[in-house]
Amino acid sequence: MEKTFLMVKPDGVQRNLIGEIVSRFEKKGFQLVGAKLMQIPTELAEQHYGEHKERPFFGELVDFITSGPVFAMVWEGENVISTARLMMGATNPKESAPGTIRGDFAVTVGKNIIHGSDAPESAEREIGLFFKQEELVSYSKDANKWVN
Ligand code: FUP
Repeated sequence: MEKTFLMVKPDGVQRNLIGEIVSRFEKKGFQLVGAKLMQIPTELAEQHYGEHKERPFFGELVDFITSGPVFAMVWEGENVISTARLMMGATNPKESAPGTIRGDFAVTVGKNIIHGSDAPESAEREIGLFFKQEELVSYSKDANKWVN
């Protein structure tokens, strides 16, 4: 089953949006298979955003993502990579539609609440950067299993 890496950025954690964001993906029908609240070390931030190394905003990006805790997650489901990107909205909140996470909660491009992998290759790479294999679980949600 397809997996993606999603992360509530420091602005989303600070603004108490972890629950709201987790809830949207749960209600959509995706399954959470790994999660942790963590402070990203500078070296990991530079690796994660490696593709932006030459961009003028790289320093700011690394400073921002390491400025406070993030909530890192792995989600699983059919077409979860592209669907999560749709649910996040455009990178620049100026262009993200209402109803999307960025469209509903963000105003500026630097502080856009959430990160999500943009392709199968980046999903695999990012999951590997942030999670050990044993931190991910596999389980089924059988109907009525915990309900009497
Ligand atoms: P996304 O995949 O939507 O997170 O967007 P990108 O990978 O293109 O960009 C990563 C982060 O860089 C964005 F979340 C915000 C930041 N960024 C800027 O600060 N300025 C820009 O012009 C483009 C991106």
